[in-house]
Amino acid sequence: MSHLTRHPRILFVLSVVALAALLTVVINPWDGAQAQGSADWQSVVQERGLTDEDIRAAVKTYMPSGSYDEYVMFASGGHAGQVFAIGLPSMRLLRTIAVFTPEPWQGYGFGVGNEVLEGGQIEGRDILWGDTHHPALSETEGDYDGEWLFINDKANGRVAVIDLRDFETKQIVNNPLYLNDHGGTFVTPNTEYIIEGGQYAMPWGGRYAPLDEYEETYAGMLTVWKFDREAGRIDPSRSFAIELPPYWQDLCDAGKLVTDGWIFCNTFNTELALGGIEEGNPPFEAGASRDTTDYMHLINLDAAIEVYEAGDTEEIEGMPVIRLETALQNNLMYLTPEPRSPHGVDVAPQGDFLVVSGKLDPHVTIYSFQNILDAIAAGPTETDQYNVPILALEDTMEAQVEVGLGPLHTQFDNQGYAYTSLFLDTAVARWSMGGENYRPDDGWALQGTIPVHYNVGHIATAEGDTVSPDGNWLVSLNKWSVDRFLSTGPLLPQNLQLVDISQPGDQMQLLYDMPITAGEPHYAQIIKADKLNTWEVYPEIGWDPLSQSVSENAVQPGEEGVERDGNNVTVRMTAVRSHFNPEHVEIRQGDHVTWTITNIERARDATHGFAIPYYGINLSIEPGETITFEFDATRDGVFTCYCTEFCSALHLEMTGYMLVEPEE
Ligand code: RUQ
Ligand code: CUA
Repeated sequence: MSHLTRHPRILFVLSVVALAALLTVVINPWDGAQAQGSADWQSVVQERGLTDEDIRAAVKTYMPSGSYDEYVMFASGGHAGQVFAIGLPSMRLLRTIAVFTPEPWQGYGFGVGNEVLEGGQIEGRDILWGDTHHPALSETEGDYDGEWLFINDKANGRVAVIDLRDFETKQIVNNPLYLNDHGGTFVTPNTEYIIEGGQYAMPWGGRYAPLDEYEETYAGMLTVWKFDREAGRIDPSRSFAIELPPYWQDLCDAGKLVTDGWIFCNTFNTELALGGIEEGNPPFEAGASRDTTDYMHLINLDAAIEVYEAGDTEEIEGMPVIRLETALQNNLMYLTPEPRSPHGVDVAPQGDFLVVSGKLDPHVTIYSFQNILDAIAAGPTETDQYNVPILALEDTMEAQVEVGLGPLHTQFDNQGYAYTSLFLDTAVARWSMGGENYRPDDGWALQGTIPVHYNVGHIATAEGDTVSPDGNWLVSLNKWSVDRFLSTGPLLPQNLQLVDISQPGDQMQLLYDMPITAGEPHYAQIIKADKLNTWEVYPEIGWDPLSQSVSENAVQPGEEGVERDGNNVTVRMTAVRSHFNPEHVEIRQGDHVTWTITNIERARDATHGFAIPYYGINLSIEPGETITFEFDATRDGVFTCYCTEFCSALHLEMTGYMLVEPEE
């Protein structure tokens, strides 16, 4: 007997309630909806207390379903070792790109991409994370061309290459000279070279040398990686490095137009502070910011390439290095003072000015390249302790603009304005560029600031570091979010804020807050979406994304099967909605297995996954793609293999058994 029939009163009450509910729906089907909120948007605005500004922000950023964003922002993923592709102005996250860190959704490091990750090994040791900092889009004549993306790993001194046809990482190169970097990646205006500047000075190769040998044994570096566009790879055999004084080189930028062929890097710790707070020494933060100026490095890249090509280098850790002495003999390098604790150096769109921010100076300092050339021609009269010639600040500087506290990084727009992030003021300043190519009538002057939330690092404007910035949008990459979102415990997201910069003067409007919860996005570049030429599916069935051609292992329908040659087993499999073929794979413990799966789908988005428990295999096989993975069948048993993407109504049936017979 059921519970309810033993309690007829409860049954009666329930029936009455059900009848009442039914009548309500029949009489007025909208009653339920009205309880949730108003039907017309004006009432929604009123109920939510939205201002005119809020409504403008909403309609500027709202993307109706199925319509596309105008820009794509590639943001570094900080110590998550990834890159994020984000649509603007909606700020929708479109894609995470696995770079230095294994990532199971893409199968990266779980059967796919293992070769790429192996390229990032340091002396045979797997390094399975990175601290991505500065993404750089490939350029043609100083403008983004939408073909490639590069990014550095600050933690381990590595550089990665991403192909923007499929948004996948194709190569990681390890810098043999250095275990960290920072001033990269930056491309030369036609992407012939990718620049990787160092950060914390160290002995070559990170070999041992005591700190009291710092001044003689430790070095700074700038590496010039040759990019082979045809091959889609960095060619280490045509790459070289330049030795710099053991200062801490920070950010760099490549020249463009009139400065094409030059590289600019700033530094901190020209004091050569050694830290050692535990021994009663001034900590690095005090020692490295003792002096009122540090030095910007002005490096003649074209001349350096000539020296490298003439073979005037020394091989260190397998890399040709232009030693500091050689660099000075060939006039490759000059210094000019820059204000206290400089951080960013950014080349203006016409290449004519360099903007530097000193973290502990409330100004941006603008240098004119013409002044620099004149000062070089006049002959520098001073050198630093490493004999690098110094060009006097009063000779190289063009202007200073007081922008606020803690200036870091500068970007540009199409109206002749520059934007500088202010870490301490937690704001972004807009200032006019007084040069004749920009806003000569306004002169070099602060136009206004907008608060951001909170502790901004980099900012990015649309195509804002190219020869033709687009303006319109600025994204502030904030380190702290504090009170902007619901609490998620002590660890909070970073906050990317979208700012409308389309209006002149001091008018800037904050439009949108985007929490991001993987690593700490450092820098981003924003490209017009129509410059990207992504593939909808891989061009042909059997495609190997690493070689970007049809794989010789590709499995065509009818070629499936399992073959044995001694202890070597080859599995050849196809995947199509909603089955794998074969579905039974019978092998023996101790076998070495080489397994290829080809996704023979041609429909867009018909991706199949493939997972084998215990053996750590999890693939993402996109339409047309072929993947080959290998493993040793060390454990006997029955292993269910299944598709990890919900690809069809019969996705749960897209499965198979791998039986591993025990060794006698
Ligand atoms: S930076 S800390 Cu680009 Cu401001 Cu690395
Ligand atoms: Cu294929 Cu699920």
